[in-house]
Amino acid sequence: MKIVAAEFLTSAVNPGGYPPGDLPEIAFVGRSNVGKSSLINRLVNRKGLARTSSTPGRTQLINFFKINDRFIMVDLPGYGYARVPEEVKARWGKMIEGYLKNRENLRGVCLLLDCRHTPTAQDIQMYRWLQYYRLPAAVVATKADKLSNNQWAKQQSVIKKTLSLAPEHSLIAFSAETGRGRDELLDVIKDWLQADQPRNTEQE
Ligand SMILES: Nc1nc2c(ncn2[C@@H]2O[C@H](COP(=O)(O)OP(=O)(O)O)[C@@H](O)[C@H]2O)c(=O)[nH]1
Ligand SMILES: [Mg+2]
Repeated sequence: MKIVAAEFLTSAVNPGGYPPGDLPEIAFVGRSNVGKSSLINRLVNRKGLARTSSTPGRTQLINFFKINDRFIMVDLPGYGYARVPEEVKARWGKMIEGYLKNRENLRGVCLLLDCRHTPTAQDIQMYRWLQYYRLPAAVVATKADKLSNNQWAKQQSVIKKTLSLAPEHSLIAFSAETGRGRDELLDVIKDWLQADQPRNTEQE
């Protein structure tokens, strides 16, 4: 898939602020500072589209970016940042869950993990949650430029084991620095968009 146009659409804290219309959406979720904004910038090859920060916990909004006038990339607020009050954490959790659970035009979710770390309890919980709601998903291991091939081979099995990764979910090594994994991830996203399966958001 070739990305020829990318523009910031809007930021939202609740469903009232989500962009109207029914373009399919692809969401990116993960711990604060895992590299979500950098990944989006690399996918569209535009450094300043999504704001990146070396200070974790900055993005407290859901950011929507329109791609090729065809679909929307959604940068969800990062979870797991320790230095915020419980009340704020609860609000973030609700924001993320509310979006993932109810957004009808959601077509796929990328769960981002730092390739160097063992997935945290929250990462595991998020992964289970995506499975529970049967959302098409992929696991993306970010900052892959920080590991040698050997180290990555080892980390790959740690991540697979810790998550009990299902065979239908790809694990993609990604680097916003080098562009590693970009084509592979864009292929996965293209498949989700082509499948265009309407979601059943009704509770069982
Ligand atoms: N070496 C390296 N650093 C990265 C990569 N992706 C992100 N970072 C750094 O990690 C920090 C957090 O990135 P950001 O995209 O803002 O994370 P977010 O909070 O998940 O949106 C920044 O200092 C980035 O420069 C990567 O692929 N390689
Ligand atoms: Mg960010």
